[in-house]
Amino acid sequence: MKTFRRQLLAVAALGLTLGATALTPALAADKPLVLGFSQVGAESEWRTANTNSIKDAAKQAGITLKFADAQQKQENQVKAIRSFIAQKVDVIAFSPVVETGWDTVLREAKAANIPVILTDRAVKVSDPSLYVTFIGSDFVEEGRKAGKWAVEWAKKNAPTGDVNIVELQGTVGSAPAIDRKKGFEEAIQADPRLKILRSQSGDFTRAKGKEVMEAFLKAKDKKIQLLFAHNDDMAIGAIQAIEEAGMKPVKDIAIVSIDGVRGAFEAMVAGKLNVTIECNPLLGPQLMQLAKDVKAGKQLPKRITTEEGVFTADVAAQELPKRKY
Ligand code: GZL
Repeated sequence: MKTFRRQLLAVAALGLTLGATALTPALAADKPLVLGFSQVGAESEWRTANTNSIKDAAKQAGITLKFADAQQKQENQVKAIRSFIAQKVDVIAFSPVVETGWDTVLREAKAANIPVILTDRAVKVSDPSLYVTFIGSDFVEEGRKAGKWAVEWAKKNAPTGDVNIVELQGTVGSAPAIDRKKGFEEAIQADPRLKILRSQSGDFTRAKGKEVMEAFLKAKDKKIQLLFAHNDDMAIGAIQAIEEAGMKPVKDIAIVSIDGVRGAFEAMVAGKLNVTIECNPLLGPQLMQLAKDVKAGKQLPKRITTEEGVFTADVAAQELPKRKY
């Protein structure tokens, strides 16, 4: 009888232990957070710096990063997001190549209870609950800063008559292209002499920027006095076109661009670019913290804006060694 009681007690004790283990949360080392990230592509120096920041920060944060490069195609980003859903990642983040066309796939992520973070660029969706937060620059303000610089430049260097501007736009339909144009046009209203003669997309790349600038120069309708490029890579391509046309950048055509990448500082030191408006790509550390906060169920602001400066040629040499991208 005693043996049976002892066996009964032993079984009961085992059951309690197993039960307790099953009931208490898994005490195993925390499973690393898995973040699925869909990147626009590798179209510019800015994008390379942004990708490096995200990959380095994931390593630092102990986050398992599933990274997909969409080669600037929206259908590749949609495929990547669907793949992240199928893999049941903890959080999805992406930099949307264009503003629209995301409702369906973001509804699929919501249905799978996977939170989505937007980085760098915004989306236009019918239901703002389809993403948790958007961290990125204020592109309209960047365009305003470029326009304000152009107005000041005109006062000093073209005090009378029309000031003919050509514009190299970013990727058609992308938030930075739409918003930078908007901010620039708003700012140059301060001086009606400033007129945008021609405006075309160079898709944020050096090659396309050069190609479109060559076409602007060949048009030969009015003297071009100023170029506004939505990013430094297109400005650098345009500088090549200006020089191949036998003209001098800055001296013959003033150039204002956006991003603040190393190539822009080098062009300013070489006297080939007037000014670059900073657009900070180093979003990795903030993104990783946001992913952890989202997973932990913390409340986050819907919009997080990055702080940025304006760098003119006269400070380029002293700033260049300090640049982190
Ligand atoms: C801006 C970013 C833009 C950069 C370009 O946040 O989306 O895309 O200005 C890049 O250089 O290609």
